[in-house]
Amino acid sequence: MLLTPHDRLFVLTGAGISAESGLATFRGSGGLWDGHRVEEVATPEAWEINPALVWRFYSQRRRDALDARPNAAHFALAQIEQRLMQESGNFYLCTQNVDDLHERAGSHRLHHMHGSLFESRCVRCEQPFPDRAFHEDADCLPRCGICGSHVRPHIVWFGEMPLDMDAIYRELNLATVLLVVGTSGSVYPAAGLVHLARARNIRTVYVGPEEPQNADAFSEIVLGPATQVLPSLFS
Ligand code: BJW
Ligand code: ZN
Repeated sequence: MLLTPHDRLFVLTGAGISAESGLATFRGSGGLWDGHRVEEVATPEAWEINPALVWRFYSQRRRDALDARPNAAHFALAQIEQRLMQESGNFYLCTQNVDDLHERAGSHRLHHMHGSLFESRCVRCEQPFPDRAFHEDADCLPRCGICGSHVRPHIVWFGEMPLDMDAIYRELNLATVLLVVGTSGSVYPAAGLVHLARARNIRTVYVGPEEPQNADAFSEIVLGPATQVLPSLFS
């Protein structure tokens, strides 16, 4: 993919980019957690009914992410960011992932639209804070030190507003190329970004082993695992 000094790259990543680091994706084979679909544990309703189950799910996700290492695809995006930031500053990475593998690969201009695995927040005070603990004891779920209310994962669940959509739309408006990596294109508003990009006639490229659900909206699709495609995509 040739980028000129006038190009501005917007990258959107999904669970597929972390699959080769050993982290499970949400849909397809291996997409279940302890017999539950993601829709059953990643909703405000699930939290209301069974906060212990939700904390068990996210504690296991914290363990898995802590054990994982960034892969060649995460490093390739950090490298292109470094190059573009030196040349023009024309780079933005928006991830749906809540793991920290992009940061650990060296990405800086990064936004986690669905929240972060290693942050929690009080349901009342709402201020997120770093939290790497495992809350797996149903009789001892975390409480806010200030007001005593329940503490929940700082994660965007179905029916909740993704974080800082204004910044995402602003960055997409400035972009000349949208590169989407490893997402099934089934969860909105992330899946709709390609439609907004197409409406502006910007180049839209998808990378992953299979076509996403919103494949029709892409101008180019490169089929293959992210670790094989991304390292040579920008050379
Ligand atoms: C590889 C690979 C390799 C494998 N290399 N690739 C009807 C129509 C439109 C919208 C709605 C609707 N009904 C309800 C809605 C709204 C709802 C929604 O989209 N629901 C759908 C199920 C239909 N969305 C929401 O509720 C969102 N909020 C919202 O809409 O607010 C209102 C609003 C209005 C207007 C503007 C803005 C807002 C919130 C969505 C929250 C999503 N939360 C989750 C869980 C929390 C995070 C977590 O716990 O990790 O986020 S759900 C889950 O799905 C997670 C992911 O970030 C997200 C996307 O999944 P992703 O990344 O695409 O993973 P998979 O597993 O689906 O796909 C993996 C892909 O990787 C596959 O394609 C593989 O091929 C590929 N792959 N190996 C590259 N080696
Ligand atoms: Zn509080």
